[in-house]
Amino acid sequence: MPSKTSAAPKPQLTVKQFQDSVVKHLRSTLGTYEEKASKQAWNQAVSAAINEFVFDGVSRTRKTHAAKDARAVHYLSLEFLMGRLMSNNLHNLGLYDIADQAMAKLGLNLADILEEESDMALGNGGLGRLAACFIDSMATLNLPAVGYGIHYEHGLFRQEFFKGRQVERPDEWREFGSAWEICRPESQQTVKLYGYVETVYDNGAARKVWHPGRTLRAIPWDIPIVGYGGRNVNVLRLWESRADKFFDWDVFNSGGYVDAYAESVQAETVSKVLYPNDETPAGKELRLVQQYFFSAASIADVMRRYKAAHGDDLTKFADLNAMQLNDTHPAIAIPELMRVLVDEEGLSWDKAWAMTRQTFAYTNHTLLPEALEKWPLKLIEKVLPRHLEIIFEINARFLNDEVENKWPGNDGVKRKLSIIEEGSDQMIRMGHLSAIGSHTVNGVAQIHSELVKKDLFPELNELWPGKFVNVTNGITPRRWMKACNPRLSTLIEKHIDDDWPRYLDKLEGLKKFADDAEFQKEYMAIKHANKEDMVKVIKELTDIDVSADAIFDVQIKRLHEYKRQHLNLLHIMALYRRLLIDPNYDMHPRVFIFGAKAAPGYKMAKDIIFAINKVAEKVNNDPRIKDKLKVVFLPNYRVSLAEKLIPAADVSEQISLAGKEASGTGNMKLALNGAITLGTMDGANIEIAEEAGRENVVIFGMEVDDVVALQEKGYNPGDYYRGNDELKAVLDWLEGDFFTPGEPGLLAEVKRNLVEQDPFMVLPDFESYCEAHQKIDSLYRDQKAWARAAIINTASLAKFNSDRSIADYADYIWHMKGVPAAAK
Ligand code: PLP
Ligand code: NBG
Repeated sequence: MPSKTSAAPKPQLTVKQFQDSVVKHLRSTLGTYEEKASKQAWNQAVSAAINEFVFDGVSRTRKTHAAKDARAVHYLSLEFLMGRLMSNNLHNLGLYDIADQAMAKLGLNLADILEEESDMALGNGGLGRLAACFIDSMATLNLPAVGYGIHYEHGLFRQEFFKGRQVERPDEWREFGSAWEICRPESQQTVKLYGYVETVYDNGAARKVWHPGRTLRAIPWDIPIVGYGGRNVNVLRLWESRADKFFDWDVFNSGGYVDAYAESVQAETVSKVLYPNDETPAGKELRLVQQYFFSAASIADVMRRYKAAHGDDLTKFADLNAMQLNDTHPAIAIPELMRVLVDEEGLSWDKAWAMTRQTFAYTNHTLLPEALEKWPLKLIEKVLPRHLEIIFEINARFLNDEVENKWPGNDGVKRKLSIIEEGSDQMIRMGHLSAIGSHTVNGVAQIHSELVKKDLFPELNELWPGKFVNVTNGITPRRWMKACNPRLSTLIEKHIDDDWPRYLDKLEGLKKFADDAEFQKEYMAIKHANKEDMVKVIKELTDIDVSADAIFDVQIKRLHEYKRQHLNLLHIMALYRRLLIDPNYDMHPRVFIFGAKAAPGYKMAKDIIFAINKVAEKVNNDPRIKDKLKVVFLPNYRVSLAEKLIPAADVSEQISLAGKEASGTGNMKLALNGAITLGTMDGANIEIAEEAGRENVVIFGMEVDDVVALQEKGYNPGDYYRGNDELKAVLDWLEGDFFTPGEPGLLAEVKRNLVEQDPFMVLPDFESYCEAHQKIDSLYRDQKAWARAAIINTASLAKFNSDRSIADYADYIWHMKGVPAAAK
C-alpha cells in the first residue's frame, strides 16, 4: 500500500512523450531512423531522452548549492566501479515503467536495450563498488558532494578463459563514446611534477620555490549521479590527462612530425589504464603519478570553486569543504593541500595545518600488511620533491611535539609512528600520513574498526582518543534490489510501502509473513524464476547445463587467497569423492558457481582459477555422479553479471579467514536478496548474523582469537593434512593427472602451497566448513525452514543500506546536512 508521503519517484511524463523523445533523438541526435537503427543506436537514443532530465538536474542542484554556499564533501577515490547507468537512472527518476512501455510500443524490449551498455568498470572490486554505492546515497540524501577520480581509458580488464586459464583482454568501455559523460574543458586544471626545489630568501626569510619539470593538463569529465527520486543530481568528476602543449612546434617545424607527439603520448598514459591489483599496491612510478595527478587536480578544482565564491580570503575554506580519502590512494592530497596553502596562498604553517586536518578524513579498507601502501622515499623525491619536504616537516612536528609530549624520550614509539620507515631503503608510510593528516579515521565494519585501533594504530588511538571510529559499509538498495530483482521488488511492494528502496527498515514488515505458507510459496517461486533466468545465462556463457532445482551456491568476489576460494574447491572435491565412492551418497543436487578475476601478476590466484576450472571440467562431464554436482566458473565477473547472479543465489559463500576481510559488501547484497550466508565470523558477516539472527545464517570456522592463538602456538599445516583422511585424499588428488589428463602436476602448486605454507589457514577450517555444508543441505531439504530463513534475511538487512552508512559519515565525520535542490 503506497503511503501518502512516499519517497518513490513520480514519473514526470507520459509513455507517449517518452516514446516521442526517444524517436526524436534517434533521428536528430543519432542520425538514423526506426527501420534501420541498431540496438546500440536505440540504447543511445534512450540515454539521450533520459539525459534531458539528468542534465537539468545537474544544473538545478549546482545552482542551489552555490546560492546557499553549502558545505560540500569531496570523495577522493582512485576507483569507482559504476557498472551500467541506464537502468539505475531510470529507476531513480521514476521512469523505468514508462520507458519499458514506450519501448514495447516501438516493438522493442527495454531489457535488450539495457544489455547494449558497457559496464563502466573503473575499479577493481569492493572498494570501488563501495564508492559507487556511496555516491548514489550522497545524491539520494541531497548532500552537496562531488566524487573525484580518474577517467581511465581502459577500466578493469575483461577476463576470458583459455584451456582453463585466465587471459586478460583490454576493456573498451568507451570505444564508441559514453552517453553519460560530459567533458568540461572550461574547468581544466594543470598538474605539475618532477623538477627541483629552490630556497629563495626574501628579506632574510626563506621561501621554497618548486620548479617543476613536467606539466600535465587535467581535463574533467562529469558523470551525473541521480539521487533516488531525481531531486538532486550530483556529479562524479573524472580527470583525463593530456599533454600541456599538444605539439612541440619547434620539433614539428624542424621536420619531426612524429616526435612532436612524444610528450602527448606520455602524458596520456597517466589516465590510460586502471591498475588491476586488488588489495596489493603496485609500487610503480606511474601509479604514484596517477595518485598525485587526480589529487592535485581535485584540490585545485575545490579551490577554484571556493575562490569563485569567496575570493582570496580562505578563512571559511575548511568550514565549507570536507574531503574523504578512500583508502590511502589519495593520501598525497594532504601534503598537496599544505603546499597550496603555504607556498601558493602564503598561509603560515600552523594555520595551513589546522585547516588541512580539519578538512581530511580517512577510511581504512584493509589490515593485510602487504596491502598497506608505502612509497620509496627516493621515488617521492624524484616525482614530488616539494611534497617530500612537506612530509618531512609534517613528520618532524608530529614526532617532536605531539609524540614527544605524550611519550617523552621514547624513541621506540617515535620509530613506530614515524611517517618514514627507516631501513636500507627508506619508505613513506601512506597509512601513517593519512591518519596524522586527518581529523577522523574510520574502519568499514565493527570488527575491522576495532582491529584498526588494536592492531594497526594502537598508539595513535591512545594519543587521540575518539579519532578512530567505525562506519559499517552499505550497499544501495536501488541497484541491488529494486533494479536487479524486479520480481522480489514487486512482491515487497504488494505487501509494504513502495518507498522501501529509500527506507529499507520498512522491509521489517515482511517478518510477519515469514511463516505464512502463501507468502513463502511466492517468495520461493521468485527465487526459482530468477534461477531459471540464470540457468540460461550459464548455458550461454559456459555451455553447461544446470537445473534450477539444485542449490545455487555462489562465491563471487576477487580471487584472493585470504578469501579462500580454494577452501570451497577442496570441499567440492570432497563431495565429488564421496559421490564416486558411493553413487547413492545422500545430498541435494548442488551447483557451485564462481565469479572472480585474479590480478594478472598474482600467480597463486591464477593457479586457483585454473584448478577450479579443471575440477569443473571433470565433474561436469562425469556421468557417474548423475548431475548431483555441477561446478560453474563464469568468466568476466563484473557489476552487470553480479546483478544477474545475486537474485538467483541460494547460498552466499563468505569464507575469508577471520580477521582478514575488512567488511565485504557482496555478503550484504546476497543476504538482502535472500541467500543464506555460509560464512566465518569476519567483517560484516558478524553484523549480518546479528541482524538476521544467528539461526538464519550458517557460521563456521575459527574466530579471530582462535587464529591468533593458533599462530602463537605455531601453525603447522602438515598436522591437518595428515590428521584428516578426506582432506589428505583431496589434496593428493591435485598432484597426479586425474584432473589434467596426460599432464600430471599442473595443479600441484596449489597443494604444495596449502600443505607447506597455507598462509590463510585453509586446512584448519576444512572440517568445520564441511559440517557447515551439511547444515546447508539439511536446511534446504526443509523448504519451509529455508524459506523462513531467507525471508528473515531480506527483512532484516536495513542496517546495510548505504544511505545509513552515508548518514553516519554526514553526522559523525563530515558534519553536514542535505540541501535539496530547487524544483525548478
Ligand atoms: N566485484 C563486484 C563486481 C561487486 O559487485 C562486488 C560487491 O558486491 C565486489 C566485487 C566485492 O565483493 P566482496 O565484498 O565479496 O569482496
Ligand atoms: C576492501 C576490503 C573489503 C571491503 C571493501 C570496501 C580494499 C583495500 N579493501 O572487505 O577488502 O568490503 O574494501 O570497504 O580493497
